[in-house]
Amino acid sequence: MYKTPASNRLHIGIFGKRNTGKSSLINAITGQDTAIVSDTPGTTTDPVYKAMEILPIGPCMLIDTAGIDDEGLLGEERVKRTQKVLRKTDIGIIVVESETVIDKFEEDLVGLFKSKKLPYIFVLNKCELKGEAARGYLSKNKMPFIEVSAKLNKGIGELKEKIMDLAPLNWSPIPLIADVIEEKDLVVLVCPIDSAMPQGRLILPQVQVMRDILDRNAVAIVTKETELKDSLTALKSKPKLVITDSQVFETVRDILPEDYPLTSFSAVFARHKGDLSIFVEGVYAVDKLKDGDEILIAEACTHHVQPEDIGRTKIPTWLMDYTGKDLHYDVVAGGDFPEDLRRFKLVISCGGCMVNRREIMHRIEKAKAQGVPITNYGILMAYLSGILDRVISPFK
Ligand SMILES: Nc1nc2c(ncn2[C@@H]2O[C@H](COP(=O)(O)OP(=O)(O)O)[C@@H](O)[C@H]2O)c(=O)[nH]1
Ligand code: SF4
Ligand SMILES: [Mg+2]
Repeated sequence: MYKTPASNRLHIGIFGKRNTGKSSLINAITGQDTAIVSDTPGTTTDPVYKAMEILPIGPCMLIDTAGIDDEGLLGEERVKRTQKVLRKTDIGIIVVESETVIDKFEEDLVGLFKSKKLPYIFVLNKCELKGEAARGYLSKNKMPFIEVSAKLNKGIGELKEKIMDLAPLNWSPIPLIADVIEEKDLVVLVCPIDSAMPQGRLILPQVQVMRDILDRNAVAIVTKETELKDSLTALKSKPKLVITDSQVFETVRDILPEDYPLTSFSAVFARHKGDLSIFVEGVYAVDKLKDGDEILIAEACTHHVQPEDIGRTKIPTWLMDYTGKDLHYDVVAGGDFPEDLRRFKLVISCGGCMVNRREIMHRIEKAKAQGVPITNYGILMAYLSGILDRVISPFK
């Protein structure tokens, strides 16, 4: 639904001898029958790149290195081809099966990963079969490994979690807005200055969006809502996008002509720090809430709680006004996200400004796995005030 350029995908290189189950593993990870699985070894000869969205990891590129296996290629040529793939790889996976005798083939790979400082893990596939050769070697040599069965879909969730943990810390695959604007585009930012604003400066999300626009070689025009009309009059052409603080959304909407693309800072960050489609899908659960339903408010950090706290005070009030129901709330903060979410009818995550995307994606994955709708503050606020469709349309 929302496009991601290849460069923002986490590249996962999948290596291993023939028939260990590389293609089957890709199918199991993605839940699709896209890789060619074959009983005749060597169906594919060149690395195959597959772009896909994997929860909780996000947009990935899986690289099936079928052509770089133990048969057919001599050592030197093999290393050369491996190095070519490694230039694009963020994480290496070495697939072995229970009976695999681990030898120079795998040891060369480990050597290459180490020399390039790439995180890697062994996947011991076909774990339902007897055979101790590979397990013995990996345990004895204290190699990081995880046991799975691609065929029975066992251990695949754990493997995804592991991949997430191995992903580079600064890995944030979704840009703020650089992918929806182009060079020289004009982007108008509406930043109200009220008593809640810090003295003498703007707030981080606003500054980050400005930086993203500048990095894209586009033009950022900053105004308060009170000068928005004047700013628009001064422009020779229609801006590519207007991004406003949600608080003044209505004022801004009334000033802007209908055909001007308009979004909010919270929608930009909901996408950057989470998954916009899932949050949007989740917010509709609000319309099904009944008296006595339980809602989880999940804050990502233990911030100082203000008297008009958004999670503890504002959201319950708005939801009460909107639904007219008597709803019950649990508030968790920091690392306290519960394992079992099944009693909640809705999870509402904070904006996640203090944590990385990985953290929020972990929550999304947990909620999805248990069939519990999840949304976030910004998307909920937009929905309750009837502006959701407009704020998400620039990202479609
Ligand atoms: N028993 C068992 N067989 C598997 C498993 N994963 C893959 N296979 C089988 O192993 C063979 C080779 O799999 P494939 O994915 O084509 O291996 P590749 O050459 O590494 O891509 C196929 O017959 C698969 O059905 C598994 O977890 N358990
Ligand atoms: S929105 Fe930011 S400050 Fe608020 S709880 Fe989440 S991470 Fe902490
Ligand atoms: Mg294959």
